[in-house]
Amino acid sequence: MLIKTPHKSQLNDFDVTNESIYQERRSLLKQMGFLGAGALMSSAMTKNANASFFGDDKIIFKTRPLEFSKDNENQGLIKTPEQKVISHNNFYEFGAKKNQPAELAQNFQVKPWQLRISGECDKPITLDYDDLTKLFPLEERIYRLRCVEAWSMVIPWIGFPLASLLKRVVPNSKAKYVAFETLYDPKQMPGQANRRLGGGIKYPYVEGLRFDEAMNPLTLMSVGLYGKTLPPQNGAPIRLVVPWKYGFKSIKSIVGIKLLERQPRTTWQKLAPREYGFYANVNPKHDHPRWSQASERRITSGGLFSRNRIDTLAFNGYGEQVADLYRGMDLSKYY
Ligand SMILES: Nc1nc2c(c(=O)[nH]1)N[C@H]1C(S)=C(S)[C@@H](COP(=O)(O)O)O[C@H]1N2
Ligand SMILES: [Mo]
Repeated sequence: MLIKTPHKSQLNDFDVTNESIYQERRSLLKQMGFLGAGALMSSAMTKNANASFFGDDKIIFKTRPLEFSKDNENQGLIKTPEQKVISHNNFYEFGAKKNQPAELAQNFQVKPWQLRISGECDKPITLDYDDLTKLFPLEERIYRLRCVEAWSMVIPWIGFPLASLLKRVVPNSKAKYVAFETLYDPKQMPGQANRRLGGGIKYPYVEGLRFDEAMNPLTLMSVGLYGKTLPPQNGAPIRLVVPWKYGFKSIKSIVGIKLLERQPRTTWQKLAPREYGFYANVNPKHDHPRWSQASERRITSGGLFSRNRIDTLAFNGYGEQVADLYRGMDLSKYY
């Protein structure tokens, strides 16, 4: 995502290209015999207990298989290959470039983990690591993910509805909004320790939803993708997925969820309020001040020069399920 800091690159197709070039360079070096499995390991990876390295130049994480019921509605969507889903990421806590999270999150420790749900409710709770995958039945949901930078993917998430979790804490009548917070741990998250690496964001990363948005059945707490627990770069051990909103709403590695009476400020809104709003619903008719939102580049299995420009859909194609939430609102004002 684009912030106006001197070091920052434009984030559009450029970054996608960057990543492809990066991948290409690695395989080229390998062909030339410069890179053996050993040479490919960065120092961070050598120390790593979570990842192992295979000869085919692919990073395989020790993600654990999950038991889940299948998404029956969206099996027809063409999924973005797993290798792209786990190597082209936005997770500024581990660096603002697309390839950095997959590399710099290798040592991220998700055990022990605590997720506290509190605020305007009768029964606040704290969940431990094991609760995240055991407390609620898991389902697979194949969703489109549309980044505000105008690229998109189709990802088979595993998770449970946020509504299940919120019902559990028994919200009271003052619960009008839900605020989310990512882990703050500069020792583990180099982007939090280094302003430049972390894209100039003030951490912890925070997000928010209106209570009815949070309770919508599409809103997912995700603990996995492609049938396994989340790799660190995708927001392990638990992240939000709100498929009709720009990707930045889908906050990763969550440690706090709080029910509130007032609308909370959010990370991107604080950084550039003219560019990123609280709602951030995917809207092809409301351009970003510096680029069009009318179309997007779908990341598929296509090669470096494949053209995958497609029209962006209102509410990212989920209007039937969510448009009612915004009835009577001026969506160019509440962007
Ligand atoms: N904590 C945190 N959550 C985050 C981000 C981030 O930088 N930090 N980036 C967001 C953005 S801009 C996008 S597009 C999605 C990307 O999710 P993915 O890497 O799993 O595809 O995560 C979102 N959640
Ligand atoms: Mo994004």
